Amino acid sequence: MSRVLITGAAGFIGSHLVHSLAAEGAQVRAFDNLSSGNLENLSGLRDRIEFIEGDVQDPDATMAACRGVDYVFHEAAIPSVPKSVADPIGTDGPNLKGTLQMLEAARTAGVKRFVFAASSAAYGNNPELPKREDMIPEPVSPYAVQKVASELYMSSYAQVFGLETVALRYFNIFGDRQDPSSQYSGVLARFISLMSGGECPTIFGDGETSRDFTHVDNVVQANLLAVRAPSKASGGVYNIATGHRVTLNQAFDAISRVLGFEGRPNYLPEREGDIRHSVADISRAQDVLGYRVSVSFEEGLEKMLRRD
Ligand code: UD2
Repeated sequence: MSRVLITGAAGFIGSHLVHSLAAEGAQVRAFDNLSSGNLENLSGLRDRIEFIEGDVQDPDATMAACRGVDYVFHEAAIPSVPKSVADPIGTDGPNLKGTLQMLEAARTAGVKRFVFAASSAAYGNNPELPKREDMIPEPVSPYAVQKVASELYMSSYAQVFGLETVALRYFNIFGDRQDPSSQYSGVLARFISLMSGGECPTIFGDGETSRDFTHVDNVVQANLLAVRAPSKASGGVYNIATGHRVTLNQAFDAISRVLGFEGRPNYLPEREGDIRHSVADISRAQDVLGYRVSVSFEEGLEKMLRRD
């Protein structure tokens, strides 16, 4: 039975990993400072997992958390482009220094492999589609810089210290337990929450902006594959997405159909710093990790809406 540490464990993606790994019989240590995570996301599991309230920037807490662990899944972050623009220094600590601290704690503890939640933000405004991992990163926002710099630290720890690392570049991830309440929340969570209550959502721009919306089950699968993949996967960066893009207008229509919603969206000017289109080439993850899209955009939406 493997012993795993998940940071950001009380958050959206982290809690999905906790649930899946616990169900697989792993010994799960969940780590979160509860700044944005919520213990309710781990409800029903508290007697089956170990929970540590701690911060990824804290040397003592991270050393203690990594002790005796085989695999680390580092999901803790402030995952917001606009927040990083509003507070570059405040977000650098959790997003970059926290990653370095986790890597240091992991190698000191002799962890076998370190899997990291990287981001499609690395591609920035490069108009070339689909996004391939061999494109030169063009991070624009402080958030993107923090995630790309974290990837570089991962590769450094792989080469210099021999710590096996895998960076998964998540594209727009959605699913239940995603917090819909803030202006920074993911667009689908926001649309679903508003439209379920009969309110019309806002679309920034003309609605033809597109994203590779990826259901969280695919992310969980990618993380499980990342620790099982052969050593040649180590040190690498992998897009985790569906390989298809969906416009905001299409997403609005799809949610309307399932909910029977009859309103229309409000259109406002584009949000500053938004990129126009994003879609991934997922062939590297398919070839090296054995990744497959297990839940399509439509299936993911239905899964999410059935719970509302
Ligand atoms: C996503 C990730 C971010 C980072 C980035 C990489 C989320 C929540 N954020 O940011 O962490 O990885 O990708 O580039 O997954 N929008 C509306 N109405 C709303 C809210 C948003 O029209 O009420 C638009 C928004 O202006 C943008 C699109 O929807 O054009 C997607 O916005 P988002 O915040 O869900 O995600 P994104 O792509 O900015």
